[in-house]
Amino acid sequence: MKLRFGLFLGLLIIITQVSAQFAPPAGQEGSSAISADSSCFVAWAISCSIERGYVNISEPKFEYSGTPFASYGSAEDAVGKADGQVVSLGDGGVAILEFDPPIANGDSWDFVVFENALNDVFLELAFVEVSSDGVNYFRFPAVSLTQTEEQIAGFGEIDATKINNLAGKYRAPYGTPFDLDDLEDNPLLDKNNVKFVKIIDVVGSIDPQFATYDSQGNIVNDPFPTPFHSSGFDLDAVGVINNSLNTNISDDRISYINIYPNPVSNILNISGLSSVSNVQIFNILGDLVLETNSIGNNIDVSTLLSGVYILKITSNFRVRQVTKIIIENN
Ligand SMILES: [Ca+2]
Ligand SMILES: [Ca+2]
Repeated sequence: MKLRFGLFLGLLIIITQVSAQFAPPAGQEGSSAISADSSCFVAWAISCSIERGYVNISEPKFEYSGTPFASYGSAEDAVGKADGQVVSLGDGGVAILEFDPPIANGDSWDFVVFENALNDVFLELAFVEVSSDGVNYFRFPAVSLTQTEEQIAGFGEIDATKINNLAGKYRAPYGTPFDLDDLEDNPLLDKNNVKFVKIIDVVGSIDPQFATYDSQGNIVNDPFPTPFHSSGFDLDAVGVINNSLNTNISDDRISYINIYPNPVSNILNISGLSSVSNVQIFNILGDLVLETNSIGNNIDVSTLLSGVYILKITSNFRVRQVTKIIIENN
C-alpha cells in the first residue's frame, strides 16, 4: 500500500512537472504576477516611441478604421504607472521605452511589463529586449511550449504555465516580471545601466511566412489574426523594481578614482581610471557643456565659466562616478 502510494505520488509529481513548466496565473501558488499597485515599484517609463504593426500581417491591404496598422491608443499611454490605458502594437509592432534613472540588476525581478489581458487565458504576448546604449538590444530567452499544430484563434486561449520570459503572461492589473540575470553577459550590455526596454509583438501566426520563434526554435502561437484597431500586444506600462538609485552597484574600481583639485581652475586631474572612459561635464541646468574620451589624467576646463558643474565618468557603459565640481576660472 505504501509502495503504491509512493508510486502514485511519484507519478503525480512527474505529471505536475510536465504539465506546469512555468509560473501559473495571477493569484495561484507559485505565480510571479505582480500587481500594478505593489509597493515594489520605484519608477516607470519616462518616454515611449511606437512603430505600429499591421492589424493583420497576412493581409497587409486590409484596413480597420481607415488604416492597415493598429491605431488604438498612443505612445503616451505606455508612459508612467500602469493605469489600464494602453497602446496597441499590431502584428510585429514595436515599442521602445526609456528609463531615467536606468534600470539596474538588483535581487530577483528588475522590471515588470503590463498588458491589458481581461482574464487568465486570453493572452497576447510580446518579446522583451533591453539596451544600455539604445543601439545594441538583448532579448530575454523567451519560451513558448504552446502546441504549434493548430492556430490559436483571435479570441483563443493560452496556458500561462507554458509561457516564460514573454510579456503578456498575466491578466490586468498584474504584470509579467523580468530578471536581468536571465540574460547572458555581454560586453555591450551593462545590466546596471539599462536605459531602454523594447517590446515586440510576437505576431502569433503559426504560418512560417509570418511566424516568430522563441529561444528554443518553437513557433510562438498566440491569438491570430486580430484584425482590429487594437490588434496585437496592448502595452499599458513598464514598472521598475531595481534602478541605479536603489541598487548597490558593487564596483571596487570606483574607490580608486580620484578627481582633483576641487574647486578647480583650468586643468582637472582624474586618476585611477584603468580603461578608456567617457567624461562628461553638465551645467546645473543639465546641459552637456564638455565631453571627452580619455584614459584618466588631465581635462582642460579652462573654457568653462566659473560655477557649479556635474562631472560624470562612464566606462564600459557603466557610470563609474558622478561628482559635483566647482570651477573657478577667471
Ligand atoms: Ca535581477
Ligand atoms: Ca498605461
